[in-house]
Amino acid sequence: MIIKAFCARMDHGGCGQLLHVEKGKIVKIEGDPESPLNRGTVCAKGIAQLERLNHPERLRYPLKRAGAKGEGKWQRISWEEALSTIAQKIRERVEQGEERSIAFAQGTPKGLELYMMIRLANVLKVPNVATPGSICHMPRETGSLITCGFFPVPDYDYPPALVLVWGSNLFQTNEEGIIGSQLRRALDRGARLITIDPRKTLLAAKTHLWLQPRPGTDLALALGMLKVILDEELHDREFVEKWTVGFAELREHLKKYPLKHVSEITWIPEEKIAQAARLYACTKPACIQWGNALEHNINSVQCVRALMILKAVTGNLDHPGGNVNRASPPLMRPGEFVLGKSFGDKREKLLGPEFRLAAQMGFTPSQLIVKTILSGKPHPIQVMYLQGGNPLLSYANAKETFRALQHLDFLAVAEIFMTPTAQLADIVLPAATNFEFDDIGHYGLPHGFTLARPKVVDPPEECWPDSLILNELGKKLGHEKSFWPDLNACLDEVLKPARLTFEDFKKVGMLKGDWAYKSYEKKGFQTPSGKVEIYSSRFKDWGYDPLPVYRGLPELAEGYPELTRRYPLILTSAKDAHFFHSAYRNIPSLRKLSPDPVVLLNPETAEKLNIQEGDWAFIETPRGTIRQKAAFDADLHPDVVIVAYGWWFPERPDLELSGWKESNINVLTDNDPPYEPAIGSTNLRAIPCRVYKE
Ligand SMILES: Nc1nc2c(c(=O)[nH]1)N[C@H]1C(S)=C(S)[C@@H](COP(=O)(O)OP(=O)(O)OC[C@H]3O[C@@H](n4cnc5c(=O)[nH]c(N)nc54)[C@H](O)[C@@H]3O)O[C@H]1N2
Ligand SMILES: Nc1nc2c(c(=O)[nH]1)N[C@H]1C(S)=C(S)[C@@H](COP(=O)(O)OP(=O)(O)OC[C@H]3O[C@@H](n4cnc5c(=O)[nH]c(N)nc54)[C@H](O)[C@@H]3O)O[C@H]1N2
Ligand code: SF4
Ligand SMILES: [Mo]
Repeated sequence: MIIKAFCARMDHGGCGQLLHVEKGKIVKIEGDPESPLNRGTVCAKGIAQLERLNHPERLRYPLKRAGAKGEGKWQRISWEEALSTIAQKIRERVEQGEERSIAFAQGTPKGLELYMMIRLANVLKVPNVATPGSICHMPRETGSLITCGFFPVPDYDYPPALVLVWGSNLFQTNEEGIIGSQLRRALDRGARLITIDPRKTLLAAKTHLWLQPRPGTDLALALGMLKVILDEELHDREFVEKWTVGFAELREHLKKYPLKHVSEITWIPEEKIAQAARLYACTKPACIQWGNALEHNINSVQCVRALMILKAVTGNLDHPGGNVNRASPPLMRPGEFVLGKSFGDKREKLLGPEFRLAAQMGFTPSQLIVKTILSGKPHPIQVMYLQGGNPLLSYANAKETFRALQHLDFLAVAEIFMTPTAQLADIVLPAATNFEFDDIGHYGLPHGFTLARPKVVDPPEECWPDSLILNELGKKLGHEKSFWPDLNACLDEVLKPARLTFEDFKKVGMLKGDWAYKSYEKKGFQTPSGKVEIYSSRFKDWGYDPLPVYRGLPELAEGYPELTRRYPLILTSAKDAHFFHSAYRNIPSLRKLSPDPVVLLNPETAEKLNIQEGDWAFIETPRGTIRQKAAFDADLHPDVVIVAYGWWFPERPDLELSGWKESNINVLTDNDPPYEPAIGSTNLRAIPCRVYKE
């Protein structure tokens, strides 16, 4: 039997797949040629879902800690005992009016479960929901909403005549809702390509113009490009006059960014900046594919705003082949799903209410949770429920995160494998994963479509979907009215506005919104002025810079000369093509493709350091030291190193928490202020370091 479904939880998913099912087991996975995103392609991770499903190390039963924290001694318990224990820990706090001493946390969102978690938090009046939002996707979403009222998506199908790929490695990572093969098709149809990346990625190697910035300086580069476009009058006059506010202020503001200065900051020759600006402004239509790299520093939101302004002034916003507004399908709105109204005074209870964009999206920057657990200020946090995340590997400043998790009175973790973080838990819950339960994919993402992710096989032994765990926990805590008899009743309710049940949706597979170009012509832009806000009136009111101002990275500020003497190289990173963050190092076919954590160095730099290719090297920052294996990349700037991200060693139970700090890049990163002021991003890239032979 062949069943159509969608890949998920290997990246943000979306590729249509054909699952060959025999005797209740999936035996083969292929790309689905009829699926609009991938049209038949499938990557190694997509196929490796089979190994994930049947992995011998899958967690299969609820476990209770039987030794000291992290000692690795567990006792199997029933679901009833697990849920009652967690409910009891939560209930104790809620009954004493100490809801703020509870935190929910989730790693990167995977399906409906994040919304279920926020719903449970809201009905319990728990304000703390930690997510990676402030460094993943939310700067792009909220920065766009503030500027033009929607999240612009590259329109690869039109197709564009030029694609500007900025801090994105789309061929290997696939954006949330966009697949590398969509870009590949646009390139095959003749689109020109500019890439902006310190690394010569697979894309940069195909490119017409590759800009190699000093890591972390993208906002300065964007302002430099805007200056060229305005100075040379390459902008779309009609659109600017009719549909933007703040153009004159922008022109004045850009006087602070002469090209010579921008070139010094970014290390990119003036001529190349001008060339990129001209090529982008004069090739019509053009779209920008922006990536996560832009969100990993303290300029994140303003950098996004600068790129929004580039799209708008060149007349590419919501125009065919540019970056367009993709209306969502008619499902229950996420704000409604999470029962936001049941917790009206949430904002007053939040940690860091000054991060208004995070507050609006209902999440707390994760470093604030870590610091509050440790300091007990402004209130204690003692109980945490975590699902689908591995903070010891993914949060900035891993050692502080470790201390915080150790410090909790109670930690419950829902996982599919025994990660370093799960090893610190008091209770571990075995989660089901993709193909093992009915789910709605890409729910809440502003890409204009939603995917049915049907259950195809039974989960092993006692694994439960995350949403079901939360649903049952909600009922146990006395909120029966806010939860469902079973998960399908929930899915049916979400789908009700589309007049479908999940059974119907399964047959359709994908739901699209009502996509149309230039919708602003009918109803204006959804901003206070009804126009694209180059000058943001909201930011002005909230006390943020109304025009994007480039701020030197923390390392460039006080004490910089001393720091660079000790740490002369600049570290940045990229996701591994074969893993999802810290996950799946235990999947043999993927581990074969990326066997070791690899630090990339320019060969000249390596020679000076007496490091040969294949040597193990230490990488050190003021925060700590890790080891990775050296490989050479002659295209890399001699002062830049690319450090692998997400590494621990599931095969090494002899190391503390399976080697959480041996090669973990976040031992090197920092979570102290300054943060991005509107959403709280920390600086994960552009960090001074030194490298030496082991
Ligand atoms: N230095 C540095 N730090 C970073 C980044 C970086 O580039 N550099 N990237 C950041 C970004 S963009 C993000 S999004 C975050 C990601 O941060 P996390 O989401 O914390 O990272 P993952 O390693 O993906 O952890 C997810 C965990 O969920 C488990 N899992 C998989 N499927 C399921 C499931 O269905 N249910 C449950 N319960 N568990 C499941 C996996 O086994 C894995 O251990 O990290 C951020 N941290
Ligand atoms: N294989 C795989 N796919 C994934 C993930 C994964 O872990 N593995 N994670 C998923 C998630 S949650 C996310 S957020 C996305 C992220 O996917 P992407 O948006 O592609 O992000 P990254 O891979 O973190 O970085 C993209 C590129 O930025 C470059 N870069 C590094 N520093 C800088 C800089 O300062 N400026 C510029 N311009 N470029 C820089 C890197 O060399 C890299 O090529 O991927 C998703 N897909
Ligand atoms: S690109 Fe992503 S969604 Fe597509 S098969 Fe690979 S892992 Fe799955
Ligand atoms: Mo992410």
